[in-house]
Amino acid sequence: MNKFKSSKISVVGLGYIGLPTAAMFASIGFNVMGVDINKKVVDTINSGKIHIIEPGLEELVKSAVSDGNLLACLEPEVSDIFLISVPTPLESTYDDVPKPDVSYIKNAITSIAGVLKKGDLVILESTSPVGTTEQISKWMSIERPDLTFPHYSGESADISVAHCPERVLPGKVINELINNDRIIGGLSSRCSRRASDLFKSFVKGECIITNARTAEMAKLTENTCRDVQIAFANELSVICDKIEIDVWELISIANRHPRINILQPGPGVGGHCIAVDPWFIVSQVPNDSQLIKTAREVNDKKPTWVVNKIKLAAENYVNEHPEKNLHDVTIVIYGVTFKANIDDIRESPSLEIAERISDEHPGPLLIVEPNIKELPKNIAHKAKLVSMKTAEDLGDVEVLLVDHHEFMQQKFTRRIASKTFVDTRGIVQ
Ligand code: SAJ
Repeated sequence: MNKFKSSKISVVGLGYIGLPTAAMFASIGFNVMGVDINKKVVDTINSGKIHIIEPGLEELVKSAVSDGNLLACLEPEVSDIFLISVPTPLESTYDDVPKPDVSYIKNAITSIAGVLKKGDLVILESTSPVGTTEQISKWMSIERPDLTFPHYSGESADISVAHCPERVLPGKVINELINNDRIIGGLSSRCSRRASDLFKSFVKGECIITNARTAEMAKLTENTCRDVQIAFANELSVICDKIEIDVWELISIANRHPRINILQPGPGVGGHCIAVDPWFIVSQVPNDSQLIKTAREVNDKKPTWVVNKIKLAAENYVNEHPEKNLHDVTIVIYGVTFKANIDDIRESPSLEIAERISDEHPGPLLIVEPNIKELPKNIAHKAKLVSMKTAEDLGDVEVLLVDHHEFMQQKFTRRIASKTFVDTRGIVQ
């Protein structure tokens, strides 16, 4: 029996990471309190349901709630372990380099500080700029001068603090929570040991111990590495388009080299991690992060390139049908989520492209998106969500933005060879 099992865990922030983590600990017998400032989220979870889509999560939450091991509430209560899993978005700023907004972390820390007691373990899970774990220890010490903290008391501190970033892939969260290796970065060896013992209760991967700063940087490095690699693929796709080479054939040939593994080009990089985290590094060390910054810019510019391709395809259609003008051209967009086979449209480059086409194209816009039931408000009055069949019947220009499995099975034969089909994912051969 894990020595922590009698402990009470509070998970602050019940989003895409906090909720699966809370449900996982509850499912193996911990007494878990899920804390969220959103009453609707709290009520939904307490009724055994979930507010996000993630395979396997609803069943896990339902049984944890009905077993009495998971309860959601609005304010933290006295616990033994606190897991902070709140968002770290970018600040809305007009600067050329966006900066991380750690105010949700600060608020979460302020909310738990009042209920902390000697012996508690505080774990920061949120992706954070380097130095944040030490910063939360400092914030807590200001709120609670009666307790000692590891940033100045080291091994003997009353409170243990560690950073244990998540690395799970949306759509495979439950599996990856259990099977991925977990980074454990304590502010002291004791902090790391305690956090590692906790995660070993359900993690089958290795718990890799390091210091807090390295753990913070490791998480940022992983997502930045992927962003830079995708930027290379996106840049190649633009170059190949100019010199009339099929970039997907090119990549598949180059990848036959034993040491080459080029990623896939797309309409841009979306989601709330890969398109965000590299800025945490760039904003902290701007003069030495040239490659990372340029990669971000390459990926951010790709939607504009796609918009221009779609406009060109619409003009091609008019050239092929001289009796028509742009007002008569129906554009169909296949997919608006940020990647394949999920329902998440946050930070989606495909949605950005759809929005821009809905603003800039004078004719009808149809959208096929099997994973959502209605279009977001800002586009709903300018575009129509339709079935695959309607799109095929009515579309003059077709634009493939997301490689959902429904689209992979589609033949798209009608306009395939014409100049009115824009395939950003290379699925149409
Ligand atoms: N994309 C491409 N080409 C590719 C791969 C991805 O254009 O070859 C695009 C996708 O379409 C999408 C974006 O990149 O728009 C990001 O998708 P993703 O599948 O690469 O990653 P995420 O954002 O779903 O999850 C990432 C993962 N990080 C890494 O793979 C290094 C995940 O493990 C992290 O836990 C997650 O970020 C996070 O929460 O930080």
